[in-house]
Amino acid sequence: MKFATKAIHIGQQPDELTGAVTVPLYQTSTYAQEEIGKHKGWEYARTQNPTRSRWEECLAALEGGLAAYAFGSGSAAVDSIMRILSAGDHVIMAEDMYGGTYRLATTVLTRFGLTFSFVDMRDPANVEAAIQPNTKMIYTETPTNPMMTITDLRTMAAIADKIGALLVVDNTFASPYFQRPLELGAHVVVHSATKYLGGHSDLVHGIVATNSADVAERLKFIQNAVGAVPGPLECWLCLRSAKTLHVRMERHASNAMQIAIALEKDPRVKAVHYPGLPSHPQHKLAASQMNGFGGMISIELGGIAQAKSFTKAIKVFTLAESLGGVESLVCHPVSMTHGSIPVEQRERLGITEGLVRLSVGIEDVEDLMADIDQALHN
Ligand code: P1T
Repeated sequence: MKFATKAIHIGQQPDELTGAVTVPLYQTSTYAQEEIGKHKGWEYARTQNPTRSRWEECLAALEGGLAAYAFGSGSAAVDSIMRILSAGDHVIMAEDMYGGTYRLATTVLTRFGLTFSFVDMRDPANVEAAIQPNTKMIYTETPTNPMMTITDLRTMAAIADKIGALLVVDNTFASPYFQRPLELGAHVVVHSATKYLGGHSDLVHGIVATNSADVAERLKFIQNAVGAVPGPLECWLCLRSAKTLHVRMERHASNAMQIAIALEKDPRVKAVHYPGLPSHPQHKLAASQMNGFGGMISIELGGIAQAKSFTKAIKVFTLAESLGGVESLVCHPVSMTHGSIPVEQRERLGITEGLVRLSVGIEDVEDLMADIDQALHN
């Protein structure tokens, strides 16, 4: 089965009880038991919920995994995969990634005895140099938030296998439609499903997929024991959104490509970071592991004054955190999503006060381009 057919049919089968074509929303906390020890396989809704199970089945199929487990947010998903490690374990993490993941690692997880090395994942040699005898996980995002750099997933998977570590990939920016890290050798995929998987800026949700039976078993235990589970409504909305993921992603990407090409020629814009542009330093690598380049673009406008006037003047794009919804958003990473990254590290990565991140929606591209043009005039 190909991607769109899977998205519409796996986990999405009609309800066994009534034939309802859409998976029912099981808004319940518990399940009646016939007598002690006799029940229908459903006991308590932190442990199992039929709407959640269907969505987990759907996403596992889309990522090409054995299993998937859903969580209350992307951050809860990241935290839960970290909990398969133990005090004393070492993680090699991308230095350029969502600020909240960096914050979780440096301010919370370190207090529980995990240690981290943050490296530039563009060069696999940096990862090899950071390996320690206790390295148990290599954790990356690709493309990264917000600099749109690419990690070579095949090479990274080979390094992880060599040292017996897990390669965990945050696939939020690409979505499984454009990139399937498990097929490239990764062991675990994480999503902030708040973004493209949800796709309509109306929910907060996270999900982890894996092709390892061992990780699946441990993650299922953590999902229940720690309990950072989502409500069934979010799972139901994600099932609804999965059915249009392929059409939305195509439009996000074609709009983003047209905008990136136009902005690259515009002298008011100092730099355009979009992996679909042949001028992106890792364009060939991106093309070798992605089927498309997504809807995220970061642009350098020169300074805080330009970033302020652009984000104030823009109208169709809404100034807001988050990304991946049908409506276009604009974000100022330094003051919004990446405030917790130390200034010195931010500057080294290029996350400057003049950097603005565009989440290109699926509106008419002519309107988006006209809006950007008038905002640059201010
Ligand atoms: O917001 P939450 O659902 O908890 O997901 C966290 C997260 C994880 N990974 C990536 C790549 C992310 O971008 C995020 C959340 N990001 C934003 C809110 C943002 O505007 O970048």
